[in-house]
Amino acid sequence: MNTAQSEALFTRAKDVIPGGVNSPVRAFRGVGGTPRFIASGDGAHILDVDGNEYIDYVCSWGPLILGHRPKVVIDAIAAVLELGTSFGAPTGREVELAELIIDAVPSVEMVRLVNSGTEACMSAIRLARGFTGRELTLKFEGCYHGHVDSLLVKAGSGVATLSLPDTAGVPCGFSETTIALPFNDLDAVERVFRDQGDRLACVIVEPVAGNMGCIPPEPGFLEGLRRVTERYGALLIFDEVMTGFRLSRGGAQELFGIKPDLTTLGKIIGGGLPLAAYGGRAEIMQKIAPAGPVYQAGTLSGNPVAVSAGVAMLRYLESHRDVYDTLEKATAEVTARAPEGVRVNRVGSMATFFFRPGPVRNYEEAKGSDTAVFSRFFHHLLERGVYFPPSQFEAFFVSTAHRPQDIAYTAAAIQEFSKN
Ligand code: HOZ
Repeated sequence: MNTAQSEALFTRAKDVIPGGVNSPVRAFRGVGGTPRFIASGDGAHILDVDGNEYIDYVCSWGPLILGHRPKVVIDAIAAVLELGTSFGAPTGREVELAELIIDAVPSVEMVRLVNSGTEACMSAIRLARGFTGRELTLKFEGCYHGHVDSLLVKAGSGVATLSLPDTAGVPCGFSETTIALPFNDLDAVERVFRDQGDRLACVIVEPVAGNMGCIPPEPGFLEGLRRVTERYGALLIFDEVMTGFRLSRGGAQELFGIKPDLTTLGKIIGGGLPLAAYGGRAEIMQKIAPAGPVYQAGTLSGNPVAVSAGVAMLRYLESHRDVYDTLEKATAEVTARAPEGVRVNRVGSMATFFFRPGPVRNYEEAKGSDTAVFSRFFHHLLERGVYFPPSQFEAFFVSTAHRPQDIAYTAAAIQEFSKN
């Protein structure tokens, strides 16, 4: 495979952009080799600058549930460009997007739009502290809630990919406000609440973890978090940046039937443009400025271009309720021929192949995966034109644009790896 143009761009990039990329996982450090510089995308396919074509299972890390450049979204963006790109003043579309989110996500009664999942999670925990008058946050090892100072403690995603124990630049005072426990360990959560329940403002969790690879909640785990937070007056925050509108229209909370107090959203709700949100019970959301005393703001928040893309995407999902069944079947086919000794974790259209036997229920078990074999698997697929996330500690995604022939080709390429 000729990758000369990607290599040349990467060399240039490293002189002007730290590590050559604008988000660490993209640098291929977890798998080795040269990151592909992408020229274009169409449906389920991407083309790199050397003209190599791939079936894309990164899907921009989740947002592209309809694939690249879906007509409904592109038309909406084209239409709004005739009107303006940013006003710094409210528009009717923001109200429409808020109504669509509230209609779909069971626990959300009010919502505030921001620009990224990081902003959404940072704002949600600030709100939880403001609402409860408490300071501590409980999170789970290997979960990633954006690069919020206090949430980078034992974080997943790029932090896990680069095996960074901690992040430089975070004052102790910030990380000390966070307690990190193993995912799926309800006993540990109960112990911490027994000791410090009156100091805990919130528990933040990816209801299906996606940033240490895909790890589903064990039966009873989310229910237990709901119970214990209610008992001690702490807020339960579901980080549904990845799972929102992905696992079902109402996200993981609809799938598992649990109502958190606050929810963070991103990725799909922006239709492939930078947009995120946090929302929840009205009583809590009314504490945000200017309605209440918890400050949060943003010049480009609710900008018309991203909001129009988001509205088009959510309207499409509202009127095509069969999307989730289609994705379930397609993703099950991709994972059906996993190599021997490989553990597949999958919920709906997000999944991960872990190169180890036995269950993967938390970050420790995820770290037990043979990342050298994962790297070989990744490059085996890449060489055959299948683009998976370049990290063991990320989920892959399927879109409605993946056609039966894409899925069949991918499943065969995976099976071929097993034979090598
Ligand atoms: N942390 C995100 C994936 N879980 C974003 C990765 C990227 O855009 O490079």
